[in-house]
Amino acid sequence: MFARTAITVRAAAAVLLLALTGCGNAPDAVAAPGGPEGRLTLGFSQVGSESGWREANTKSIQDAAAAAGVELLFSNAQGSRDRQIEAIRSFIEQRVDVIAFSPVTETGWDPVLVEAREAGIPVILTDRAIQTSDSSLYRSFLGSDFIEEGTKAGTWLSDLYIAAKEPVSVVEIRGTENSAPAIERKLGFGAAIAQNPNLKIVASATGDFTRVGGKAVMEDFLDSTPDIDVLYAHNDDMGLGAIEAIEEAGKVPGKDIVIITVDAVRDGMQALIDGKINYIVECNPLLGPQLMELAKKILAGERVLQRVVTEETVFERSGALAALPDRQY
Ligand code: GZL
Repeated sequence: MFARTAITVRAAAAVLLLALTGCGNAPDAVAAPGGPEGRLTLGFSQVGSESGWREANTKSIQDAAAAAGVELLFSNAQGSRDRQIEAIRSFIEQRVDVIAFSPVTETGWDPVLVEAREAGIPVILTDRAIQTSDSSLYRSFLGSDFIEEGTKAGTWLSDLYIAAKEPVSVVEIRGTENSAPAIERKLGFGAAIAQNPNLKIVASATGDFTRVGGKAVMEDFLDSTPDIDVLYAHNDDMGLGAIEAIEEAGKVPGKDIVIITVDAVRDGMQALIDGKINYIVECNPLLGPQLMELAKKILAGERVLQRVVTEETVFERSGALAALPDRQY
C-alpha cells in the first residue's frame, strides 16, 4: 500500500515539477522524495571494510544521512563488484530516490546504471570513478583526484633525492587491482619520479589496500629485491603492514627504507610522528555531508557539477603532530 501510494504521489509531484519547470525530459526533472513521511531515500553501496579509510568513509556517510534526515539503505559489498551490482538492482526495485556508490573497480557498470536511468533514479558516484562512454549514467562524481595524489607523492620523492648520484630502488605496493585509486596513484607517481632519472620502481605488486596484503607483499620484496631504498604504498594500511615486515626483517622503517603512503588516517599519522613513515598524501574520506547535499539538490531539480573534487593536503611529521589531536579519522 505504502509503496503504491508513494509512487502515485511521486508521479503527481514529477508531473507538477515538469509543468512548473517546463523542462520536459531535462536531466534535472526527478520525482519528489518518496520515502517515509516524504524523506529522501538514498541507497548506498559501499566497497567493503578493507581499511581505516573505508571505515571513516562509511561513518561519514551514515552520520551525514542521520544529520540530514535522509533515509539511508546501506549495503557493504565486502570487495565484490557483483554484490555491488546486486545492491544497486535492489535499490531500483525498492524505488529509492537516489542511488550512490563507491565502485570497487572501474569497469562493468553500464548495464546496471542503464537500468537505474530507465527507472528514473539518479546516480551519484562517490570516492572512485568508473570507465564508461556514457557520462549521462551518473549525475555527479564526488571524490579525490588520485593522479594528483600520486603526483604529490612522486614529486616529494624526486625532491628528496634531487642530489642522488646513485640509482634509488623504489618498491610499490598497489591498491586493489583495476580500482581507480590504484590505477591513478600509480600513474601520477610514475610520471612525477620520471623527473629524477636515479629513481627506479624495481618491484610492484597489489596488497589490495589491506594491512595483511601490504605485509605479505613487503615480505616478498624483502626476500627477492636487494637494497630497497624506498617504499611507496597506495594507502596507510598497506604501509603499516609493510612496516611490520620491515621490522621483522631487522630493518628500521623510515630510516633504512623511506616510506610514503596515502590516506592520512590516525594510525598512519601516528607512524609518521614515530618516524616510521616519512610522508603521507591525504585522501579525505569525509564525503558524507557533500553527498547528502548533492542528493538533495538533484532531487530538488537543481543542476549540480558532474565532478566535485575533494579538498585534501599532505603531511610530514610536524604537520601530523599538529593535526592528530583534532583528527576525525
Ligand atoms: C581512496 C579509496 C581507497 C583508500 C584506501 O579514495 O578508494 O580505498 O585510499 C581504501 O584506504 O581502501
